[in-house]
Amino acid sequence: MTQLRIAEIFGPTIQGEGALIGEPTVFVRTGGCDYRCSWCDSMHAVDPVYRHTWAAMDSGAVWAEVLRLSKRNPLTVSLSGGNPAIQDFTQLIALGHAAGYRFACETQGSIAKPWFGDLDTLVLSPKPPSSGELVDWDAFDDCLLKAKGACSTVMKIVIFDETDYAWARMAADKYPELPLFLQPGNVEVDPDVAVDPQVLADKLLWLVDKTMHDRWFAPRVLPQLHVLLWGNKRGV
Ligand code: MET
Repeated sequence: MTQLRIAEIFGPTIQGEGALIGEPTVFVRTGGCDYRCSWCDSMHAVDPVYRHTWAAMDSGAVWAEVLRLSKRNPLTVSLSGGNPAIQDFTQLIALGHAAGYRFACETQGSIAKPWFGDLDTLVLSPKPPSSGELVDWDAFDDCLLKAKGACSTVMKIVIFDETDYAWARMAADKYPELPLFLQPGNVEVDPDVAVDPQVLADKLLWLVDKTMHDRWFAPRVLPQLHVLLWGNKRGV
């Protein structure tokens, strides 16, 4: 069985953002990432400093944990990270599909994998300038190619400032065929610091106002529902 490096498996909870917002979901969060986004909210799954907290599990063990958490009631499994595209989820997806589970994957689009085509939903989330990362659009295109025809692919962009917003418009122009989801970035990522709902609302209002002012009607503009409900608490 394929070995996977797992930072955490938790749920069921609801997906808090993007195309599947509100969807009952078990999260499988992998350890390791090729990016170092300045505002990353999941450094415990990114920075090798936390490597000792990551578990080596084979696909069967991950599947057993998903079954346990969901009490064998099929739902959506979200493969997140870290960058889950570093690893091989072919077996886990096959095990889950055979039992009626659905699979989504959240990735920045920097690494393309053949198993993208086995997913039900691929969420490609290219990172805007505020992240400090530079998008490799050839790799991104390769991700689209791998997913083509099989699963539904959407694009999700986190926006922190005016520069990110302008960048998102450019990315949207580049991929007009991809359903687009925008969300304001969350600057407070410390799990011990309470989030202020008014701050979240103000950020969302800013983004709604901008898109409406520009008559930019292609994207859906969404909050991070999980941040509203639970702040930056882990495992929810
Ligand atoms: N790296 C993935 C993405 O960019 C998973 C979430 S980011 C912590 O979508």
